[in-house]
Amino acid sequence: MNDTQNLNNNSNQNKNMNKNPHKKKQHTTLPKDHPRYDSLTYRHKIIQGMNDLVVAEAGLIAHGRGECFDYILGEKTNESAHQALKTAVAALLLAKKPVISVNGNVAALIPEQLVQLSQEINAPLEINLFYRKKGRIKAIQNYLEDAGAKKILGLDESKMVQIEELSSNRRLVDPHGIKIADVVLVPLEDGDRTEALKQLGKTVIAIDLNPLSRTSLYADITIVDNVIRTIPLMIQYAQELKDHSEERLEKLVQTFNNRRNIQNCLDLIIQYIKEQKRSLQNSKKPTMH
Ligand code: PTJ
Repeated sequence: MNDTQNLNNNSNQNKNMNKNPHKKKQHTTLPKDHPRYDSLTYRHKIIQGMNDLVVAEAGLIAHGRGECFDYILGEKTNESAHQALKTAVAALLLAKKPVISVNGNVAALIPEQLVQLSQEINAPLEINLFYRKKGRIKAIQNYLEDAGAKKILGLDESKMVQIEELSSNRRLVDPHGIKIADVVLVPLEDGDRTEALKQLGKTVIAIDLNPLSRTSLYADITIVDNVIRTIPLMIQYAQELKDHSEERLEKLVQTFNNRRNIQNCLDLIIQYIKEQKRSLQNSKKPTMH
């Protein structure tokens, strides 16, 4: 039996067993000494998330695209990303009504860290989906509550209001969340909402491994990094910056240049690829992933 079959079987066994099936799952078929153990573990979280209705089918494709960009970024948080991260946290701490938007992928990958970040920066979590399949909001709610979330926005579809500037399902937002937010954190997503939120005068912070996506280019602050690393780092930066004066935080935000930061990130990709090529030319073993 291969890993995926095994995972599917686990999932079927877990179905209807309890409210929060992901607690029960185990990646028993993944050998811990596998060189790609971490990567495979997150893959399986995404697959499990799809089996639990948390992740949209397209979420698997999005994850694969992310993996590809992560590969050419060396699978580490680079200096440009740290700069953007620090600025993003400063903007969130300065915000009057910050909100963290949650989609299926982030809920499946890092639910506990999302809840912790939400507490650190005092920003509610709002479920906002592109693919509104029946039962998905509830499934994501279960994951987040299981991770410790006490209050989640975006649950009651009958109370949602529309963002006129947007035609996708993401136009339905919580009147107490994204609708009135001044700063919105949008971890990995499709591009049109960032554009719409900008038109509404909101500050948008995006986390996207693709530095050239529309989300990345439209956002005010783009963190080109994997959400798996980004959210824990945001928690650390929040703890560090919390006691800084407003002036210091504002200075961080005002001196940040998103376009320049994205360009730096592209330079880092080019540099990384060149290094890999050089080590091949020198017949040294390239950095293996
Ligand atoms: O849960 P839903 O219904 O709201 O749908 C969520 C997805 C992700 C399916 C939806 O927003 C979508 O289709 O997104 P896209 O257009 O595929 O864009 C996803 C972007 O996220 C791509 O640019 C990927 O490179 C990037 N990405 C994927 N995984 C990660 C990532 N960025 C950061 N960290 C990741 N782990």
